[in-house]
Amino acid sequence: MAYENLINEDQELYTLIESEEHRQREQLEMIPSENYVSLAVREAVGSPLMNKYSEGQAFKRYYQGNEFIDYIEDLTKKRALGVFNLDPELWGVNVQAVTGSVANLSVYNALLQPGDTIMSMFLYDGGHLSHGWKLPNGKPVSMTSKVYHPVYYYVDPQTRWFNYDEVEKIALEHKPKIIISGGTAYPREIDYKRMKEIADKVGALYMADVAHEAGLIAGGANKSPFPYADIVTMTTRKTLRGPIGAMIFAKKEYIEAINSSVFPGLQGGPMNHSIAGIAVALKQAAQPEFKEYTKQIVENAQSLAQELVDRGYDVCTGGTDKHLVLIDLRNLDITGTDAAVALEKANIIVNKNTVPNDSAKPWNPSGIRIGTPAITSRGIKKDEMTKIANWMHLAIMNREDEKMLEELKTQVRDFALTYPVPGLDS
Ligand code: DSN
Repeated sequence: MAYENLINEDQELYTLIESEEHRQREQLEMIPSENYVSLAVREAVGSPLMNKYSEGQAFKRYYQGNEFIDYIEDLTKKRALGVFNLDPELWGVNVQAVTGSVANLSVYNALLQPGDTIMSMFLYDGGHLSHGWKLPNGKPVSMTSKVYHPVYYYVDPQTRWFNYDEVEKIALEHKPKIIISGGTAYPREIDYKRMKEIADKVGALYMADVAHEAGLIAGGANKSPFPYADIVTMTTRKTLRGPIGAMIFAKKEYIEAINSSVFPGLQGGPMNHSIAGIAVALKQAAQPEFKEYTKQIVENAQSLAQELVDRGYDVCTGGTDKHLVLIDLRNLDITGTDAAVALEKANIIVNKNTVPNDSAKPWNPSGIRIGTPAITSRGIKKDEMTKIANWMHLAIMNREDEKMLEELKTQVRDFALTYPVPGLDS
């Protein structure tokens, strides 16, 4: 993408963007929630669609001049239902929520009353702020926990896998109005059928937040929650490889309330340019190559997990079914921050993360979270995981040796530069 106009009008900003482009090329981006959009997605997102206000729903707007925007939003919704094989008689979708957190809040705002109990995965075990999070002293951290009453389920402290009998016990005890599955750091597939059975047993709605897995589900590498869930929310920028945005799928009886909750409940005019970018990403996700891509993401993550196990790392649950690997560093007496900072110095980007039973705080937690969606988009395959695991191990073990980190940085950069970055180089 050329920047001729930006270079002329705002050299300062252009220079910063150019530096970020170099960073994206030279580093291995291994945060599981990140990815690279294609040039086609970037073109749609940079289009003049951003000039238009279009409050309302497609073909039912408050402003005139939406004749093409209507078709764009409608096309996006049709593609969304198509990618997940949903019957439009049974399911509706909203594509206007700007982020996953707003999408989730829109669902609660539509279907719950303030003070209602919501049940979700404990944050430290891999849940999400937008599923309701209160500090141990009871202080609400997100809007969800300010307005609603969150209760949590935990992973099994020994295996770190879900214990569905425990989930059921907690549901029976608290009788939540909604049960939420999904989050940010649980490396295993969730038994959506069992979650729905638990929800039915206590008369709760069941919402699957598949922000992380959306692309894996679309591409068939992970199971789908749609046969069971009442509502499915997702962001579009992670494994789905679209721009920043979100989608809310709901059974037909809930979708109107959800639409009104997004607008006028929580948002004004939708980001039409972003919705168009989502449409492009959905078209790409329907292609056979995307299936291969998602299979490769999982193969890469599984291979990386094994390589790290072999080097003495405590990989939570012993491996992964998905795109992410969660490492508990307590056996090595290293903090998540120290490991993530050392890896960054070696041009490998991961994020520090809490782990199950973590006694440390999220700002300096006991683990790191590693993901393969972005490196897989660059065409990096399973065979390279040995090399990457080796670099990670060397960086973590030599985290105080600046000379060694500098050498690793060069090696990683030289390797990274042999793989094009989609949207920048291809
Ligand atoms: N920030 C996202 C993640 O990294 O998982 C969740 O919102």
